[in-house]
Amino acid sequence: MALILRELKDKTGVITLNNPERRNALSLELCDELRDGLDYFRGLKAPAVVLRAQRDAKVWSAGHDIRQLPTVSHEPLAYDSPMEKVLRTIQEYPGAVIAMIQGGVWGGASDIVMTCDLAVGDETSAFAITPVKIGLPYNASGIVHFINRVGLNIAKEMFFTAEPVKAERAYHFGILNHLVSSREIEKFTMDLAACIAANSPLAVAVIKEQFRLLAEAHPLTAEAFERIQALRRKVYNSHDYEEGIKAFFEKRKPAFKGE
Ligand code: YXS
Repeated sequence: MALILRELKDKTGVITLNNPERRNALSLELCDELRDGLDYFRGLKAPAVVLRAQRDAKVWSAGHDIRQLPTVSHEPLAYDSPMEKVLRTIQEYPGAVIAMIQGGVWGGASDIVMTCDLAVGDETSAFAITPVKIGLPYNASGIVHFINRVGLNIAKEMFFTAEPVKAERAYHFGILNHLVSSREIEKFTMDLAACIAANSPLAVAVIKEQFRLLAEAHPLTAEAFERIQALRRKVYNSHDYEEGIKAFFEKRKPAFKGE
């Protein structure tokens, strides 16, 4: 069964996450199909792509497939891991990638939404980033995505609490560009995509790339880079990371020790 459905509607590409049994968890396989979908629409020169789950989904995506997270002592979000490649493919897509959100968005899936150019949600949408629930250090590029979208204090609250930010607050903090009812979200999002598609695709693509280069421009000394790597290694080498994953599968609360 295809983990991703794709359809060209007028000039807009529509990519649908299609693994509800696994709550659209971002498995390595689903991420690869998602990137293929974006590359397919890039080949068709679609000026806009809508990224969605099945209609009225209770869970848009449960985030990284925890079963496939690397074991302790291995980099959990490596630069060339499928989820990280999806994030960069969205950023490099030469057109608007619009997330259409119904249901809960968890972990790395929230990073995908923060990386999309625009996000439209309905009243059931909610967003959580959850590395602290499993003792995972996240990564610098992902943290920058959140800072750029919601600002430092809201990003810290999201990362430290791992609690979902519900639709109204998500709209208030700018995670969502638009909050519309579940009845109108499909038409609203497609109309938004059509509005962008009617403009100069070259100008949109070049302005999008300027946004990326400017928004990602965070000067970092070599020493700061090495400190980040050392700090992250401490976490993903830790008992807590191992315990966090184990607890998820044993469906129990983790017993973190801070080491
Ligand atoms: O028990 P079975 O075999 O039926 O499988 C269950 C869940 O184990 C499975 N599933 C997942 N499998 C792998 N990775 C996941 N992220 C994941 N989430 C769920 O799907 C089957 C149905 O799940 P169930 O019964 O819990 O469904 P539900 O409708 O009651 O609850 C839906 C959720 C999403 C609220 C619940 O499944 C949940 O809390 N999932 C974990 C959400 C989460 O913490 N995601 C973060 C993943 S780690 C990540 O994205 C980053 C690396 S980070 O940690 O840095 O944010």
